[in-house]
Amino acid sequence: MKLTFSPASPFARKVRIAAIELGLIDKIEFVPASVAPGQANDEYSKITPLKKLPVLILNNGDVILDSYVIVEYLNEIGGGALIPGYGPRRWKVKTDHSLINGMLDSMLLCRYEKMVRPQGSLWQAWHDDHWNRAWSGMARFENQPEVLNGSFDIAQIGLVCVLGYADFRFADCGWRKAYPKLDAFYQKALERPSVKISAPPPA
Ligand SMILES: N[C@@H](CCC(=O)N[C@@H](CS)C(=O)NCC(=O)O)C(=O)O
Repeated sequence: MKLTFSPASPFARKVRIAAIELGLIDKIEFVPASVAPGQANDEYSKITPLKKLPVLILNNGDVILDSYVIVEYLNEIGGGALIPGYGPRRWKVKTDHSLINGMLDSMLLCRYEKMVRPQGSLWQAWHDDHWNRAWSGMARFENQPEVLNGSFDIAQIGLVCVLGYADFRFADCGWRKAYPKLDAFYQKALERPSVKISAPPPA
């Protein structure tokens, strides 16, 4: 299998952590990919018209996207427990993950608004609205001990990716001070080789 990948992508990090946890990492070839809004990439568009990474390309050529569906696939073939199979816990974990992925989307939009949008056309209110979504999402998880102290599932993996991305792209945002329980959670998660090795490169 091939995974389109960038070490800076929190979505790709999620898949990498899941693959390591499931013992599938050696079955995946990481293919460096570079995508950005406003830039044509005809070759990548053939893989996915959305032009987003990560994408998993199976050995038979089938393509799986997006990051959640890739983890779901890996969890299935790896016989894992990253996503509970049934019952109320399944829907709680999936919903937590949806919230977390939305936070990542908003953080990425903030990054694009500041870094990619042409000079002079920044929409500050839109940027701040998206930042507040991510920030309020962190507040929600700060107050959810059952998530922070639960098992290392897709929700915890996603949260790891949010916090690592906050360190990487928003180093001055002050999340550690504002959310000490999230800080403790991330410090503990970093003891896992999958989390440590996948941490984003220095900005
Ligand atoms: N919902 C997607 C989001 C993936 C995503 O936004 N990836 C970013 C890289 S971190 C991307 O490809 N951005 C390129 C673009 O938006 O043009 C997922 O979970 O995989």
